[in-house]
Amino acid sequence: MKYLKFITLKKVSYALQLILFLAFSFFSSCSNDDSSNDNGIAWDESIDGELSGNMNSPTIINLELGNNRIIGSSTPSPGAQCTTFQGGPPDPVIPYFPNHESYTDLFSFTLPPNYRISNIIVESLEIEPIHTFEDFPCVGELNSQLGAFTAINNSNQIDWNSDNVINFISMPSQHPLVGAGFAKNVGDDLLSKYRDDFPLDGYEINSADLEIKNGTYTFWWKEGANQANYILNFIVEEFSN
Ligand SMILES: [Ca+2]
Ligand SMILES: [Ca+2]
Repeated sequence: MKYLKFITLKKVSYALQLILFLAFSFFSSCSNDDSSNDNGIAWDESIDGELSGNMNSPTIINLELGNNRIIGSSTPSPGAQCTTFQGGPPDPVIPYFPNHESYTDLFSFTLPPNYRISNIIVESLEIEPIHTFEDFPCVGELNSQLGAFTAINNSNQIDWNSDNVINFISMPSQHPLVGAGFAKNVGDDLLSKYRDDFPLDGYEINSADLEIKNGTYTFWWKEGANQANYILNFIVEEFSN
């Protein structure tokens, strides 16, 4: 009897192992056929590499229906200045961050005619001051800063550079921006900011009827003063015309 029980237990144990094995194989095959972002992550810099800091040559990213999280970070470069230019403000009140290659992240994506971005959600944002108010009064105290500059255009590149202060404060002209806004808080929707007024005077970029659909776009992250770790979710939905 004892022997019989042992056999039965052993059989049960084999059966359990078989079930577990089959279940595991099933789930493995589900996750293994993922070609890019079944887990909702379109780009993770710690795995996929640093996003381009070259304005002429953004990283190309494939966005899919649903969640497309971009997990990245940016690091300020040395050489920050509070400055001005000939004909500019009399006092050095302009924050100028050269060497943008280190603190910008650029990527391009292409949407088919029936896909559009519904939201661009700031899901995570960690900021650590590097070029601080104490050293560079023109950047302002962290709490009073507008946040990380972000923008988008309807092209595969953005004409801008940080070679001198004039270029730094100039907006792209050959490949103009269609939306710009600051990432400040978790939960911000950047697309909705791109449809609101831009918070600084003198920039005619945003429009309430902006649609990001049907074409190639470049997204631009620029945070020159602070170390930033971010997760942005570019949510893609299908629509019918
Ligand atoms: Ca980066
Ligand atoms: Ca970069």
